[in-house]
Amino acid sequence: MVFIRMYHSVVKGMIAFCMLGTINLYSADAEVQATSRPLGLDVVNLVQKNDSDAASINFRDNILTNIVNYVDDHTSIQGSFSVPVFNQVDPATFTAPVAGLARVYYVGGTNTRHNSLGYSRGNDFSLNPGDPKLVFPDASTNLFTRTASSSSVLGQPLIPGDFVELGPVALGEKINFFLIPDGAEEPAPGQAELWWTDPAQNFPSDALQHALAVVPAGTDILLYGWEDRHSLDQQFDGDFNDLFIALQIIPTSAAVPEPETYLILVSFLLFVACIRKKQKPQKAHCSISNS
Ligand SMILES: [Ca+2]
Repeated sequence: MVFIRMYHSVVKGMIAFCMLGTINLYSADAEVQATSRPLGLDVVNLVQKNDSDAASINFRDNILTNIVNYVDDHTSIQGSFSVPVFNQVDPATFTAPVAGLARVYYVGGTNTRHNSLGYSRGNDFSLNPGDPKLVFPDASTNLFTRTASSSSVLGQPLIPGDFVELGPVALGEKINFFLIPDGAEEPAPGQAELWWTDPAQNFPSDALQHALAVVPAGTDILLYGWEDRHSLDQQFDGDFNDLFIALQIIPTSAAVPEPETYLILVSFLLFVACIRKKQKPQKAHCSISNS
């Protein structure tokens, strides 16, 4: 009985400890948050800093380097990012390959504009004031320091690796993104361009797919490279490097392992502990042998 009580206690403790690791322990918000709200949309969540939890630190220290190398390897001398079609993922039809917690990392971009990024799920392409669909109100950076950004004083609020939680997603759930060019300047409704991952939703009409999506080698993320100009815009260059973001879905099974996993682990650890105690003379018997 002693062992059973201890066993349950240890298991509960370990589950609680391990679950703590899955709960975001980051501070309430990053030092600087863009306050622009194009189209009156609300934010999905506040931007979190790139060292806010284990997953973001891993992204910043390991995955980000792979992404940057991948982009470099697939950027032409002229500066255009391109990937063979057979390696691309169709952003218009992308659905979550696993159930889990989704987040979007800011990776970077070459553009000096202050584009906004948003997202929706399923076939919801509506953008009504107050809808919490903004991911990064101002997706711009100077790489090193955050500076405040509002529609009147545009700054550079992000650093690569900063992220926004989208929350739980179900297996097979469709995830759409949209880009609002210079959205941080809060263009008037009707003036704001909208480039959706489903080009049929673009405003004004533009058949171009403005997002190129791919899973870079050595990563577990879906990278989106964006082209922010209308295909008929005189400044259109089709380089798909105006904004890079990465979608990561942390599988629910990995985030919160089944209790049975811990039971097996704890049993093994206790077994090893008992063996070690038995190997040491003058020590008390372990509880397993007493029960
Ligand atoms: Ca471009």
